[in-house]
Amino acid sequence: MSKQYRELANCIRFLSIDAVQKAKSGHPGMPMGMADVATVLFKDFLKFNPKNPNWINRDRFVLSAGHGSMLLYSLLYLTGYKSISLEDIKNFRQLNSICAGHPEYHPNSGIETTTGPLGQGISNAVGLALAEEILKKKVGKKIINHKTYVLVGDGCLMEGISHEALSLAGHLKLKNIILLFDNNSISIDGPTNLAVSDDHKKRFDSYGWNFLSVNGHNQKEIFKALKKAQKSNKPIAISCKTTIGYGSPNKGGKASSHGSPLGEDEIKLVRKKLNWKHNPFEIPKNLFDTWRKIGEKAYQNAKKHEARYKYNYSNNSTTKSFYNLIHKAKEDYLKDLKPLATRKSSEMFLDIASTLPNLIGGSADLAGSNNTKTKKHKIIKPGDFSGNYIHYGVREHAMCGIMNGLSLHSNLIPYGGTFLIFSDYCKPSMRLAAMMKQRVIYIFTHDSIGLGEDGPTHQPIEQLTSLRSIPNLNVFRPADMIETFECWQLALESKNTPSVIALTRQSVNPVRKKDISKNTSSVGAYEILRTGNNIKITILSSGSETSLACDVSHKLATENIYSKVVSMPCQELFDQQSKNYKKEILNETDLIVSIEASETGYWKKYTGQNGLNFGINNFGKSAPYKEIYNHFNLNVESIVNKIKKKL
Ligand SMILES: Cc1ncc(C[n+]2csc(CCOP(=O)(O)OP(=O)(O)O)c2C)c(N)n1
Repeated sequence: MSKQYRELANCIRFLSIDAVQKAKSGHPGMPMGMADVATVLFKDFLKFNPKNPNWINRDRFVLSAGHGSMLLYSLLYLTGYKSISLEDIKNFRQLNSICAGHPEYHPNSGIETTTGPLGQGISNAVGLALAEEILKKKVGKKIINHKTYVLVGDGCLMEGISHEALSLAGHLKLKNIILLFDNNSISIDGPTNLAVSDDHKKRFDSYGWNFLSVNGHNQKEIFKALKKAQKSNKPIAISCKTTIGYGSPNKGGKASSHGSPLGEDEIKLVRKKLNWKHNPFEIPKNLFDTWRKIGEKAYQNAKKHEARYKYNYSNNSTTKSFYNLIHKAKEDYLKDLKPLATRKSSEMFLDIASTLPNLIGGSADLAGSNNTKTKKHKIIKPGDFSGNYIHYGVREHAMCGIMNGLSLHSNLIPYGGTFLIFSDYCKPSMRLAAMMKQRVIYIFTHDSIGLGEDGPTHQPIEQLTSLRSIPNLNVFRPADMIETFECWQLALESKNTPSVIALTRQSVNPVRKKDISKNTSSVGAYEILRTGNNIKITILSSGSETSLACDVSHKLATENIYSKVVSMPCQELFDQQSKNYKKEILNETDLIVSIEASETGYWKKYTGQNGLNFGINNFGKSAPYKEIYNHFNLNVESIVNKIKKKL
């Protein structure tokens, strides 16, 4: 490294060392090791705008190795982002500091995504790069044409999601993604050869990536590789051989520098070795000015681009004509009211919605089962991003991580399908979508024992409960065609909340047979049937069991026991309603029962301990679905008998 680059990199090193030391926790090793690579990237290549971090055509920089968060905070502070001050860095890891333990996405801050769970950032980067290609096709390469850089460690590359995401990126020929591999051969337990002996080059080769190797402390090599990467005809990985904790005489190259403060004594030795004569958190004026000039230059370039090319691509998912078409489809359905699987209703919705320019569909190899792809969809193919449908392959986890990236880029609305049971393969990314307030839509079909013969491995039991327990995630389970349309609309309109739409494989009888003037699903739960004036029972239900609940209610009425049925397509939205509305729904009768072909625990918050919960608290069965319902006593006779006993 030339003296100037080395000293610029040392600014990152010492801010990171000092912040971790002050916080008494954190990860100094990675920022110390990757400071040289990051300096060359930010000084000589990255397109960014510290004064308008949301500039549409910025290069995206994703820190997949999120534990090294101080690297990112140092860079944002040094280049002049308003989002991060020196005070914030001194408050690293403290309550409400933007400099959180791991990077947490903030719009317009330079922190492009939340990382920390290793490997997620790789899939986000693939989504960001894919979004760039899709939007470039729509608005032209003068307006959008940027790179996505992702910094990954040995850990990220060990994670399963990295294999899925890298493989898909290679297949699609996403040539604008540049992966920087912090190849230091150290993770927490020690040298990586304790657990892995992959040949990285062969791995990337086989995915269809280009691969370069450099000494990650050699400015010329880093520069040359990054230069080459700008023109790569495929996605490209640059393996940067680095020393973790670079500059630390006793901890450099060792796992001991990975995840704890170096300690005062060792820090003194690092200062001596790197010839850094400044106090903690002190950046000498000449270096500080040089860093700020790097930021200023980037800003000037961005400003020129912004002035010349206006990005004017708004999301019009809520246009009147769209709503008119939706309304007309509902009216048509009400004319013949035939039983229909809700996955089929969802397809009918998508048949209309597939013309929305920002909606990007997909499925993890279950397009025909999830009914996520209509005849109007156009497939996104390797090197051809003019379509609006992604075949993610059998890669559920990456699909969800990629959807986070698609959404984070700017204004695309991704939806992706798989079976509800495989939401367990999606959850780490779903959780991050919820945390980052992203409008990502999950189409989870085959949502109960109602899928039948595929048996217990495919029948969700605890999945709805576990999804409902994720904060800021709406879990919709519509009962019929009308509710499916309503829930889809709500999901599209939920700008800051991801949505699950759980759908049936089997046909369901319609329960909403009239009154479609209002989107009643929007309050989460509403009365759908009342059999008499003096009711004794409130029956709560969702999805395919709502028509069963109505049958139960009618049967009880034949014995002069009156009840109301409450359709509850979304518990989260119901929980947000006024106290009065909730009372109206829940406080009318002493006895409240719930019916849902799923784990029952979560319903107890509505039914109380004295209520009855009809559901399944064991694994499912392989058989024709009606037999399975009977096996679990989910039928009119059995439920009516139990309710009568309770009265
Ligand atoms: C999914 C996940 N599993 C485990 C961890 C805990 N963890 C944080 S860093 C790390 C080791 C990472 O090693 P590497 O990527 O080589 O980083 P380096 O040691 O170079 O900083 C682990 C296991 C995590 N953050 N995410």
